[in-house]
Amino acid sequence: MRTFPDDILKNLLVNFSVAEKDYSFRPLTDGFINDTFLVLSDNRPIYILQRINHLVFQNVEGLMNNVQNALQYLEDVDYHKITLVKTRSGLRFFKDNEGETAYWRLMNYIDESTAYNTTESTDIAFEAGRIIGKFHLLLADAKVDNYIDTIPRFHDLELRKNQFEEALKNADPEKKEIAKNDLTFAIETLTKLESMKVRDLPLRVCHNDTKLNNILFSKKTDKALCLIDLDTIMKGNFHFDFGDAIRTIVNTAPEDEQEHSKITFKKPLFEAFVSGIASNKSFLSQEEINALPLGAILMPFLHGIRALTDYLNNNIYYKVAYENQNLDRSRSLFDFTHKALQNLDFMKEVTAQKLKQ
Ligand code: GN1
Ligand code: MG
Repeated sequence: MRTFPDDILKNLLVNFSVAEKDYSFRPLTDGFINDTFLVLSDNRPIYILQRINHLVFQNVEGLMNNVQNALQYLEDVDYHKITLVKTRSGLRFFKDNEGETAYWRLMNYIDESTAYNTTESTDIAFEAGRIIGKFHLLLADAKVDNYIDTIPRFHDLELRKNQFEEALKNADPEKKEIAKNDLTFAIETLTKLESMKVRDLPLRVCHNDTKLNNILFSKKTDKALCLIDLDTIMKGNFHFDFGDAIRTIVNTAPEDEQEHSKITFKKPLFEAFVSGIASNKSFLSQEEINALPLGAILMPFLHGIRALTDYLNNNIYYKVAYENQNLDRSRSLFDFTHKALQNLDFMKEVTAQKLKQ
């Protein structure tokens, strides 16, 4: 996380259409990619200010077009609208050309909202399923061709395999020795997943990062309000969004939990999440429903292999708090992948039964 002195952030805010006030700032440090700040006035949060990581997202203008396109659809009685604050020249992001180039955007803060990193509650799991289903229903008619790939082949197993193999070739032998078992798991699971490939799935406008803490909930009622962190809105398959949610909801430990006995596959949470999706009008094809259990294995694995690759590459992608954080994350994500694999039949039964056409 980059730090910015308050006066720099204050000067940045002047570029947006906001009232002149004595704003203060609080960094939000959970993300691995962007730099995020809460903007407060009289101690009340008003906006979210974000510096978009343009090394990761190389076409910021295209990305912001995706976001704006999608936001037009994302509003309903039970889906809270998100608004971007325009710059004084009418744009949806501010490009700072002074010194090092940086891209900033500003959004309205949603009052009385909260997010959860983990949950034990089937009500929260249900609501998460409901809101992800709603997101897809609202975007069902959106044209995927109007959306650029903000990160090309983001959830593509073949790409992640190639990047892993490349990193493996160049990695420090000592690092490989430390990660010996993890490398074996990665290689074996790659083969397994390649044999589980599914075809004929429709492309949809997906969120592509539907982990639990990217869902806002009402502090008062615990109803899900909307999805946040919209940078990866682009084409994809529904089972990506399904699997990313499952890995952070059905596992009641944080995604980087190092005590693996705490990493769970809680069946009631899985069932509640699927019921939440099913509470929407039906929108999935039979092929998409059949692919859901695969999604719940693929997504934790993809995140795990990406973290392992970054460990081998000496942490060039994710922000890390300590040297081996990427290795620890990959181990936890692989542990959940393993637990999801053990529950494959259960997942098939529940999804087929609750979502049947
Ligand atoms: C990254 O920074 P954050 O938390 O929004 C990553 C996601 C992962 C997440 C946690 C563009 O997102 O795919 O789910 O870390 N985003 C990108 O593992 O790589
Ligand atoms: Mg994200």
